[in-house]
Amino acid sequence: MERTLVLVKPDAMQRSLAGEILGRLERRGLRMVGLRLLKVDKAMARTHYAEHVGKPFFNGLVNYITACPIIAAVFEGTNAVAAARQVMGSTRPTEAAPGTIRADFGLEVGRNLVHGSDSVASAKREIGIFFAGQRLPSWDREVDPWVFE
Ligand code: DAT
Ligand code: MG
Repeated sequence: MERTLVLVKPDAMQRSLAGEILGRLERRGLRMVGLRLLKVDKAMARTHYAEHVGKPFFNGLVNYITACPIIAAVFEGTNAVAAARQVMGSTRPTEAAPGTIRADFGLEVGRNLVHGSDSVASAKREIGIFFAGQRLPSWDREVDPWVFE
């Protein structure tokens, strides 16, 4: 069972697409095990996007991700890292497959609506940034949704 970090980025929040995005990941079969609404500060943004330091779009990326409150979520499931990125589509929305979040709702690479960890190691690092010190709940005792007692 894998875990991955998902961010609903500021453009998606401002366009009221948070429910749509989380819903698509849920309906794929991924399980939500962590959920936060927060405003990312510059230091946190630079840590999260450390692999992109020095690239021409880095400052723009930091300004974008810190622009307004966002949702950080942890999703769990079989191949969760790849599955979440498949639901999101390619980094550039105009290269993403139809039916993916980025293709269905975006055009600009700098406004591509969502983040998904790119490996299990990245997921571990990123979950540590966004859910530091938090114990994520488990789904080990589920209720039967059709029994009322
Ligand atoms: P992804 O988010 O698909 O993992 P990435 O890690 O390569 O993509 O880049 C992180 C984010 O940076 C990406 O979602 C959007 C932005 N970005 C990447 N390449 C860019 C570019 N050439 N111009 C502007 N923004 C870019
Ligand atoms: Mg990435």
